[in-house]
Amino acid sequence: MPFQPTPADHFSFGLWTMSWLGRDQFGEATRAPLDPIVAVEKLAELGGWGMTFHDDDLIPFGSDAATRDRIIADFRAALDRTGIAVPMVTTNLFSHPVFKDGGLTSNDRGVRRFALRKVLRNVDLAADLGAETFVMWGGREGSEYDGSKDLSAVFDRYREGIDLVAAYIKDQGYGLKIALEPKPNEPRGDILLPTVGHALAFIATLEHGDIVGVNPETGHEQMAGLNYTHGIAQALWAGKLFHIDLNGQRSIKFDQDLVFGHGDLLSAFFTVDLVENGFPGGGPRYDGPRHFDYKPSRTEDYDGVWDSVTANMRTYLILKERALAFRADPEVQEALATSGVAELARPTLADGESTADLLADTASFETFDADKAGERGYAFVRLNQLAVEHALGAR
Ligand code: ASC
Ligand code: MN
Ligand code: MN
Ligand code: MN
Repeated sequence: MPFQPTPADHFSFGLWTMSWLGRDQFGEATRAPLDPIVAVEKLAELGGWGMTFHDDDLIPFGSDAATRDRIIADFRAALDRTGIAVPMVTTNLFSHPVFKDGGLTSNDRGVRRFALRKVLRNVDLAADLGAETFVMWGGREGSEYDGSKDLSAVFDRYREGIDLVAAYIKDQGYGLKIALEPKPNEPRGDILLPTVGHALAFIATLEHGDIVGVNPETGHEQMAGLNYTHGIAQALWAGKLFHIDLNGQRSIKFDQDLVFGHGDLLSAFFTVDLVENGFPGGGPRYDGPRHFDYKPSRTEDYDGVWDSVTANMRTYLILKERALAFRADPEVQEALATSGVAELARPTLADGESTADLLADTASFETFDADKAGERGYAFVRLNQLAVEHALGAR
């Protein structure tokens, strides 16, 4: 069957995605709990490669040490049996009431110390399971009321926390990297580090920022009205795209966590194009997991849950085929040339040319015909129509 996912595709899923019971702000759960072992087995059967999890998805909050050890042993046995990898682990610092004002940035110092201990314990587990990435989504790090936070100290504490975790990873000799996940709001009214750009600026202030990057989620950027493909492109360009959370979102509203491609389909096409084909002129490539962080809609029973797991992977594979065809089409290559896309890779100054040389170059200003240059048609619409036709399978 075409578009059949295999482990070679490196598709990973959060345990919390397929295990989401459909409980929301207005309604009770619509599905019965899912055994994590069954989730691992089912993912393997469907052609998945990796399972990621928050500590509490696997080990209920407050479990005693013996229970925790037994759950981890059973989970590890299922991984060995199925060949499913654990490429990423993350910590839940948002569900328990203790975190209602945040974990690393709670006003309560005792809560901050507890949050750090919970993270460090989970870093040990992540390393033990062979994960490469440690995601930190600060969903509760934020506020509803601006007067409730010292908005300078809050960044000091956030930096202190992330630097402490990064230093611990280095001290222990773990091969882990941290990926911060931005989100503009929900569950807090306003979340700190709301976008990829905010996170990159914050990382630049860290002492151990060399092992800290970002994990952008499609819908989170789109909730802020931003362009996801641009967001991951800038992170990639900065050497900071450590992980991605793919899903779907239909415009600026609550976090929908739809199946990848079930939101803005053309944006999903260009996301896959960037991940699979790289930048047109070369440059850094993303070679990490193709990770899905979505929620099966609460209208679905378990048949619908498994259909939705498959839907993410199939949509990705279809868009991958379409993106490869787009780049290989001679008509597209001609259209790219007409639009001057490759021209942008050429430095604006010549090799060795100084600012003084530029100032002395009358052709660049004094005799430059701005009106004529302003008449140039870039033919971007024709180029985009070719993308649309490839995405729709019409070419
Ligand atoms: C994460 C992550 C999110 C949230 C959310 C929890 O770790 O990447 O987007 O937690 O999925 O429901
Ligand atoms: Mn989301
Ligand atoms: Mn996410
Ligand atoms: Mn999410």
